[in-house]
Amino acid sequence: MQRQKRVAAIHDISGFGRCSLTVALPILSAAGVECTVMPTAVLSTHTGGFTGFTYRDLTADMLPMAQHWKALGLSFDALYSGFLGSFEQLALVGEIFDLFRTPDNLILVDPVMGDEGKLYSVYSPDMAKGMAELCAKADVIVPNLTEAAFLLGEEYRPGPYTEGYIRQVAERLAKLGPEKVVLTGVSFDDRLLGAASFDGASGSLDFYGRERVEGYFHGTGDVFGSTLLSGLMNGESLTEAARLAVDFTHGCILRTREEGTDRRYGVDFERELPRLIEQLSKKNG
Ligand code: PXL
Repeated sequence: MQRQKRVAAIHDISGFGRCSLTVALPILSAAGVECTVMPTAVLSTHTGGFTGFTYRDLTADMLPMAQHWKALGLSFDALYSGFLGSFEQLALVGEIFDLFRTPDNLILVDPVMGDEGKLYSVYSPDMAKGMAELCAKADVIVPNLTEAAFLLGEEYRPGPYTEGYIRQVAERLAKLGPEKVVLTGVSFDDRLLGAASFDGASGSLDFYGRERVEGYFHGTGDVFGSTLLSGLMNGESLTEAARLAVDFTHGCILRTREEGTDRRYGVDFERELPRLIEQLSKKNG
């Protein structure tokens, strides 16, 4: 039997609203991956569409947590960062990556900053410069096209896109440092929506999309990133893992649309998990 993989997930805990750690932990666990968590902040809800949420910043706890893990001799097959609770955390997460970097582990940065052309309300524009520096330490980054524009310091363009545009965005993001870039929210027409995986080493670009479902579904970036990492930790290539993540995220969106749940409540990924497990076990024979 293969040795079990262990991941450290560095995201916030939004008590209500299915995103960040309340999505990453169950998805990685279902995928058979041991998930160590470092909460960057604890909120009553996420910040997307709710008002009056509580916000407990955990910046001061992060390095001591990492140092404790290091003292215990723990190592991680992947480090996965997402929503950060403060600007200062960008440098701290960089330090934590340095602490646990090995020649063959994976650093995945989801540069969570915004969507639909806008930064999340808790962030200021200088977050983008710090996030670009953090992305330089990653092997793989998973920005949506809003985050890609902020990382590159340029204006956001809504889709549909041309392949040339997606390729040059991915190439310029790879020049920031990460070898691999998975762009989410990519569409070349009105019908399909999906992800483009770019491998800087070979220059290959792969697009995989499913039928677009109209509207905004909160937390799907985290569902996507966590599933992508689940695939990678189960030995899939970047392209296969991105396809798995598009399919899973699309399945969750279809369920949620069917149920007619408030879009701020996150997607019903829980009842889609058996399909993810089935897909992973099919591939792993
Ligand atoms: O899903 C991204 C995300 C994560 N965490 C918090 C958020 C958001 C997006 O709004 O507010 C706290």
